Amino acid sequence: MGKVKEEMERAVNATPDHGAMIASGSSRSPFPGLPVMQAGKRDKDADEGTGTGLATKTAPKVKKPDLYRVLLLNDDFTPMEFVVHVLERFFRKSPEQATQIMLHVHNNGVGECGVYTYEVAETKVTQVMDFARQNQHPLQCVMEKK
Ligand code: TYC
Repeated sequence: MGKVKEEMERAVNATPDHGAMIASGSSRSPFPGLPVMQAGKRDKDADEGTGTGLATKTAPKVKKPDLYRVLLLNDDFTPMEFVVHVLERFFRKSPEQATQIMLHVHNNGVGECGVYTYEVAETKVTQVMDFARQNQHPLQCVMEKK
């Protein structure tokens, strides 16, 4: 046997069986970073020689994040102009949109400023509450799960 071929065989035999490693989900996968097939599980995306690979493709597991409404509450003391400014500054509303939302809150007691993921909504609430307090207004801002 040639020297090179001999070297290659020794290298292959020194490594545990790759098939077994994949099936057992070993952390010593020969392909680090690539998905590992778990033992006993069918690969639903595999063609498996049926020629129907496309028909059996599963949707990628991308789950939508939970969303939260940020609300302003009415009170008798916060000036209307201050609420409009809050809506423009923290919720990126136009002067017209901000005025409409402010009036909705004034007339109905509560109104939606925007819808965000948890951390963004929480940040908006904190920013508005801090800003209202700094300006000595009793304006209340809250979040609720959609
Ligand atoms: N009701 C307030 C007033 O008459 C205005 C106001 C609107 C206050 C919306 C809070 O979230 C609010 N000055």
